[in-house]
Amino acid sequence: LTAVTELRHAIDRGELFLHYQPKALANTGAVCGVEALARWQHPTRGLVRPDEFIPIAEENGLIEPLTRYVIDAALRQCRVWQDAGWEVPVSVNVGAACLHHTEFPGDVADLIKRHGLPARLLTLEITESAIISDPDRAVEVLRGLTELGVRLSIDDFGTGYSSISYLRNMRVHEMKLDRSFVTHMCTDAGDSAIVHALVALARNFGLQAVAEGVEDQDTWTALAEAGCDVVQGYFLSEPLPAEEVVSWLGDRA
Ligand code: G
Ligand code: G
Ligand code: NA
Ligand code: MN
Repeated sequence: LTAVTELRHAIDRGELFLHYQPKALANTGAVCGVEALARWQHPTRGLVRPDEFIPIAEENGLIEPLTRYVIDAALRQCRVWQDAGWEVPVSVNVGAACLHHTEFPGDVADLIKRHGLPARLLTLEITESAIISDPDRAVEVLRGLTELGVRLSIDDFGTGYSSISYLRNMRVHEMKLDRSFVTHMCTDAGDSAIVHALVALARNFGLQAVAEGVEDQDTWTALAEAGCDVVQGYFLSEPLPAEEVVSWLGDRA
């Protein structure tokens, strides 16, 4: 079987599952959500990382069914946590091609309705390159998503080719500072300058600033001092299996 066929089968047979990485408010340490990260339990190859299979999905027309699958699984889990007394907002990474399909907001609306959750508990993380490759179409799809009440986040902000002008006319809620700037900001003056500039940019647009790749206390402290709202990274927690999230939350409460 080719990798593409195997991945299609994996989506159909439910061989993909999610890990969840917690995020916390920078000032108080209160947990404010989790990011869902896809994993593939391959029948013979074992655990396959998303760096391997997301590009295959993107290049072969599988990213939309994969994204629907991930949103469905994340909302089902969110509902389980809610029923157990924990309100845990979930973020899902959305493949670029989804922003070029006008049916996508309707698909998301169906999934939210099916799980009986408020739309505000779902954040969709999108990349700048997905917007820039077809801005007109992306604006239309993002407007549809905004009207549902889901939150929108720009992932990996500041990497690759970007054009911040879209921030003027798109209603996004959150900016994720890429970990390539964050992780070494305490020892690299250039990284620190970029992080401070991006936090200021987020502030000026009224966006929540989320830093990923926070690996130590000094970085967390520096981010809080810079005015960054939310931190995520190995220092708080690595991505966890769903069943470990509640005990992790309980230990911190
Ligand atoms: O979990 P990990 O750090 O290995 O993720 C590697 C990359 O795969 C990250 O860039 C992450 O955004 C991406 N990724 C993980 N899960 C998903 C997913 O469900 N959909 C998409 N489109 N990308 C994902
Ligand atoms: O592109 P995206 O932001 O979705 O990437 C998420 C990926 O980053 C996941 O694969 C996750 O395992 C990884 N990750 C999460 N926290 C850290 C961290 O503190 N340091 C590093 N190096 N990677 C991290
Ligand atoms: Na992400
Ligand atoms: Mn990222």
